[in-house]
Amino acid sequence: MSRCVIISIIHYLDACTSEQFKCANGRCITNAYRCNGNNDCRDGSDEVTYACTSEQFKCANGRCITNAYRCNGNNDCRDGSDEVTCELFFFD
Ligand SMILES: [Ca+2]
Ligand SMILES: [Ca+2]
Repeated sequence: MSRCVIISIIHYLDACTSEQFKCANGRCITNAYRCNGNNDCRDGSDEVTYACTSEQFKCANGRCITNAYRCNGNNDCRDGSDEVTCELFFFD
C-alpha cells in the first residue's frame, strides 16, 4: 500500500490550480469534491481532516493520528507511514 502511494506521488507531479485540492497521492480534484462523502482522491485524502494538532502525527495519506500511535506496531495510518521511521526511536 505505501509503495503504491509513493508511485502515485511520482506519477502525479502536476501542480493543482487554485480551484483544486491536491490529494495526498498527488491527484488534483475540484475543491467541491472535498468532504462530500466520496473517495474522489482514491486514497481517501479528500475526506480526512488535514489540520493535525501538535499532539498528532500527520500520515503520508493525510490522516491525523495521536502521536502515541506512532511506532506502536499497528498500522494506524492505514498506509503504514506511522511505522516506517520507527528505527530512529529504537535504542537496541
Ligand atoms: Ca470527496
Ligand atoms: Ca501505529
